[in-house]
Amino acid sequence: MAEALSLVAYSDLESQVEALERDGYVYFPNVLNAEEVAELRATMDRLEPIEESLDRHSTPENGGSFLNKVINNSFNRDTLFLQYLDRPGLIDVVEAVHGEDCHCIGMQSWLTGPGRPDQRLHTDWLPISLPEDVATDPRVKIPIFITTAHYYLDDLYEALGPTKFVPGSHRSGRSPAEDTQWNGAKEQSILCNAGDVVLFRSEVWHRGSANRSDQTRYLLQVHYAKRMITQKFPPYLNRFQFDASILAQLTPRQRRLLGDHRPSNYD
Ligand SMILES: O=C(O)CCC(=O)C(=O)O
Ligand SMILES: [Fe+2]
Repeated sequence: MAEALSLVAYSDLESQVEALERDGYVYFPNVLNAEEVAELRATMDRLEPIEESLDRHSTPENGGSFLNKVINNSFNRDTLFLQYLDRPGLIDVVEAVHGEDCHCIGMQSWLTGPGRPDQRLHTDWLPISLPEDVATDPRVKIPIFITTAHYYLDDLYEALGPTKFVPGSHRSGRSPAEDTQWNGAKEQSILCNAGDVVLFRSEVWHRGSANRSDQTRYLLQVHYAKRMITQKFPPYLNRFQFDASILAQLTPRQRRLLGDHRPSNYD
């Protein structure tokens, strides 16, 4: 039997930051209401992939083994996505851990259909690898370089392919090999509801799991980082362009999150 991840909603900023540092993730219930979930899903359905932006859209009809639709730079495709750059509550935690000059390094709409296979347990990025006794020494505090906000747009259940986390595993100092647990904690399923968000640091061991249902899973991923970590808005070498009509609608905070920074080191 798969275990369910403990989802505790901390209401103050200090406890939310502590959760990210201690557990590797922090949970935000009911960030979106049912209408917002429906609108986001419908917009994701409408978006057409742009091959040059490394978007993907394979389906059983076009020869893929399952539906896999990934739209990069979603903030640049529809103004609806802009509010998910700096959603109140969440953005305060992001700025607290990455600094006030932090930015968004990517945003993807992601649809995964029936037949999507299990992923292997992984870290999205391990900034610093350390011997375990060093990594677990309470005097050692690794800065949080990258986080991802998962906006879940379905009520999750085991067959739909929830994300699985090994809580606390960011303190292992390494990426998993064949491990399925760390320090006594097994991998656990995020069984949250549509409209809930989980923000997690890039070093926590996690994986997407197989979709054994007959339903497509909808997920919005928003990646954040310290300002010194590069933004990943493909295509590269001067080919990514902000849509002018979307740029015109950004608030000052959203402009900064997309890269309009005050000059600093190396500028
Ligand atoms: O699909 C998921 O739930 C997580 C996916 C993931 O961790 C990844 O693609 O790096
Ligand atoms: Fe991942």
